[in-house]
Amino acid sequence: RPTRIIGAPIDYGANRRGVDMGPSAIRYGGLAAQLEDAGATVADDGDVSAPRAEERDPEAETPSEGRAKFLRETKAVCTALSDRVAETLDSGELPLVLGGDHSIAIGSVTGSARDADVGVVWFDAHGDFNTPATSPSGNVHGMPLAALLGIGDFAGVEWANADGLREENVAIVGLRSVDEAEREAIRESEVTAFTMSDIDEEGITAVVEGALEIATAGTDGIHVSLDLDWLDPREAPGVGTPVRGGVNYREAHSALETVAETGALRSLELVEVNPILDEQNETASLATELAASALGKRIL
Ligand code: DIR
Ligand code: MN
Ligand code: MN
Ligand code: MN
Repeated sequence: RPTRIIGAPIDYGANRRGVDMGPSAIRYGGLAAQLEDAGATVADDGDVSAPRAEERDPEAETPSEGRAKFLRETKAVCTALSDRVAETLDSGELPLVLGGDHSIAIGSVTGSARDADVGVVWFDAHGDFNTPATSPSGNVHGMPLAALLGIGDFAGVEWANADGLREENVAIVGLRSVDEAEREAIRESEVTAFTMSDIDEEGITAVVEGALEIATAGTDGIHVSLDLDWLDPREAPGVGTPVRGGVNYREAHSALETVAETGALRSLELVEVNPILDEQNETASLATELAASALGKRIL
């Protein structure tokens, strides 16, 4: 399957600087070679352009209720990214989006769901279900799932709400850090959350199969959003908001191999890689390996 790489080098949505270097770190970590090992033909579109955060007023565009830092810039980048993802799919290729912080998922998923019904598998330690009104941090990387589902006021919802996405087709996998208001919102929604406790009890394969069943039910394909903080910080130290107790190296590969087996993968993104907090670019390299597994790379 021809694959097109699209970088989204922004960290407006995160509380730590450095995730904007994610696309470079992931490319440098050997992405093209890994994908070729997976049998993919690879084209690289370069990065969507992103204004420098230092020159910006974080509160320039504010929703009527609450706080969402750099919302104006996030909206601009996500709108451009959404178009690039939709064009890539139109040309029969698989978009592989490199973040950047997780706010870019608003662009990736709206693009992927523009002309299709998609399901989403969200590998993450966090729920990313805050809104500007509930967020304790004001960081948009903690809000993309809510935005995509049309929950909350993001200075308008049109740009952020994914038309072809239903809550019933969204599965979060690996959840272990949830804010009070997020817990409530996730419970009230039709989204399915598989926590780390579920993985402890049922094993990674059963959980990921369950998530894929939800995401593929009645849809044209799935978007996989991989926040590297899904993994345990021992495996992936180079992330902005590490949380202990994540999946290990083999569980992560196994999960993405299971994704590949469905044959339903439509678009993929790797987010929250922060090379500044990393050792030897370990987290970015791991991200490239996991992308290869998702695209069908096998040991034998
Ligand atoms: C926290 C952290 N729940 C927030 N979220 C993160 O700021 O909303 N998401 N790190 O990936
Ligand atoms: Mn996230
Ligand atoms: Mn996270
Ligand atoms: Mn909707």
